[in-house]
Amino acid sequence: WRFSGSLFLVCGQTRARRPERIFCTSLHFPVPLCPTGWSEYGNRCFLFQSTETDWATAEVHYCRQHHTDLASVRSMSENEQMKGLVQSAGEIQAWIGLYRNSWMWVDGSNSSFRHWRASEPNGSEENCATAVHADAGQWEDWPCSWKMPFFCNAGKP
Ligand SMILES: [Ca+2]
Repeated sequence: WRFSGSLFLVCGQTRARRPERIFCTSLHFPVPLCPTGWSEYGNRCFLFQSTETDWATAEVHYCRQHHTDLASVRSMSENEQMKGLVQSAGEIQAWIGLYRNSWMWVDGSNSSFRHWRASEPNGSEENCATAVHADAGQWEDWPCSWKMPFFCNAGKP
């Protein structure tokens, strides 16, 4: 599910003219980038899970079971797309793949995009990031043991 489509060449031969001509036409069948049920934005796949789960369980027992990680968020447009998914599910916020070890992305992304709410991150015992999509989609650090919906991602490393 990393390729974006398949191309078939259909060739024929015309006998109507001399010299005979071979003609080909291409048929392009787009194949979805993302698995069924995932959302695609800019060559990346996101899965929103409304099951309320603590951060580590979401990463280890859910996202990695699907060969992915909790989602990195690399731009405001991605954050906005994710906000739409959370709001349409009637949820308030969701774990993202950012955790405090100097705030790194669990999927290994080196993206420096951040969207912290003013005064966040602010908790010495709050080591996991959640995006609060009920309003502006800004991020807060929360205790990792709190349970809430989450995003996995896949696609571009
Ligand atoms: Ca906080």
